[in-house]
Order: sequence, then structure tokens, then C-alpha cells
Amino acid sequence: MVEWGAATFALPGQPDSGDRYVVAPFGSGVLAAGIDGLGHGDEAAAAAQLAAGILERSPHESVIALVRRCHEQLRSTRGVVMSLATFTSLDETMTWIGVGNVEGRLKRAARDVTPLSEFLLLRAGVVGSQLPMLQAAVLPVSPGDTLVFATDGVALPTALEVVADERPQALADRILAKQRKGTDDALVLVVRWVGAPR
Ligand SMILES: [Mn+2]
Repeated sequence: MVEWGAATFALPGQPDSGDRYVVAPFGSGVLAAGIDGLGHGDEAAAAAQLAAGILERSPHESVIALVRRCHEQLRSTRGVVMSLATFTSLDETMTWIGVGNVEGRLKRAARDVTPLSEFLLLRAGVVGSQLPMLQAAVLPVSPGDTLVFATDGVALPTALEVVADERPQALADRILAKQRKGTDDALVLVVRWVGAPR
């Protein structure tokens, strides 16, 4: 259903990155997430790891239910910001949501559709301490459409170029190499919808 790749950078001297990603398939779809634990070091990494584990255990659940569960279970941590997307083959849609500032873009493979890029609506908040009103958006997806999640250690350009035949891993590596700020942990996750299984 998807091809994907991820590129990460941990600040020198930090044993663990506070940025994590999840790509978790389930019966009719795939859950993808970009997570940024607040702050740096062990506590940031622990919060992000806890959130990732919650998502990996229940990838079939709605993104709103997952954000709520993470919020409840991360109350004793520093918290995370995160963006989630669920692709489903049932109706070929992607449902996404963002709390905090993990940016999300969906780049269309077709050149004759408008708009060519969708931007994830981010609502200010911290999962684990301060949730905004949760609102997920549902978008139809077609084969080749490409999702990019990037944490704030990456300066994702507004006019992000995605080449249709560039592999997701190569794309993630290229974005991280070019756009990494170097002052924070950084993560780029690229997930390309390749179509419903036949
Ligand atoms: Mn960060």
C-alpha cells in the first residue's frame, strides 16, 4: 500500500534523538507519524518513545483516538508534538492531524490537479499537557501521492519539490541533508501511497 523512507539527525552528544517516526501497517491501511519530544536528551527521547509505542500497538484506531490516548499516557512526561496520518485502502483516503509543529505536506503525483500540495493544519498544543480541539482532515489519495512529515529541526520549504520517480528514502535523505537546521534533532518521514492491493 505504501513505500516509505525516513531520515533522522540527532544532535551531537545526545545518545538518543527526541524525534521518532512510526510506520505501522494494519489490515486495511497504514498509520504514519512524526513525533518530536519536547526539549532534548533522555526525557525528550523517553516521551517520544512512549508515544511511538502507543501508536504501534493500535495503528488501526482513528487518529483522534490515538492522540487522546497518547495525551492521557504522556501526562507524566515532558510531552510531545506530533502529526499522524492514516492511509486506508477501503476508500483510498488519508486522514491526518497535527498537534504542535510537526509539518505535514501531501504532494500530488498528478500534474493536472489543484492544488498540487496540501498542507496539514497544525493546532498549537502539547500531547501530554495541553491538547487543542482535535480536528482531522480527510483527503482522497491516488497512487504516487507523497506525504512528507518534518520536525522543526528541518526548514521545510514552502515550495517543496518532489520528483515522482525519486524513492521515498532518497527523498527523505535529500530533504534532511539540504534543510536540516543543525540546532535541533531532525526527522523527515516520506510515505508514498502506491495504491490499494488488488
Ligand atoms: Mn524539535
